[in-house]
Amino acid sequence: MRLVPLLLLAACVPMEHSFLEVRPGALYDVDVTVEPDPPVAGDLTLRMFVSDEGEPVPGCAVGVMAMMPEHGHGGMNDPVVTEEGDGDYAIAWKCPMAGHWEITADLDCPSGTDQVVIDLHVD
Ligand SMILES: [Cu+2]
Repeated sequence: MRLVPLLLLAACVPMEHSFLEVRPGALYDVDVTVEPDPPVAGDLTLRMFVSDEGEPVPGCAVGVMAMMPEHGHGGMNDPVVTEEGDGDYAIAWKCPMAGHWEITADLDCPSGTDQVVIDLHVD
């Protein structure tokens, strides 16, 4: 009885990056990676690559807000965003606790504004 559901579950859960999911915005494609990988509480860096139909989108002002929706509190300290050129943006943040974080990134770019939400599961 128990073996079959476990096997089905294992088949449905991606083995890589199950801790990180990006809910896409309307205008841009945003790829996100996190360091360390998998993430642990403490110093984290989220790297975003912003593109539009394959073309990098530089020159965006990026505002980032971290929330723990299940706990009803914010990120305790402000993430620091650095533009690294060619559509790459680094978000440095000291994550204060393990659990499910919702990271909202507001992009104010020369070709328009967009918002992406990153679900981050921190060990
Ligand atoms: Cu919390």
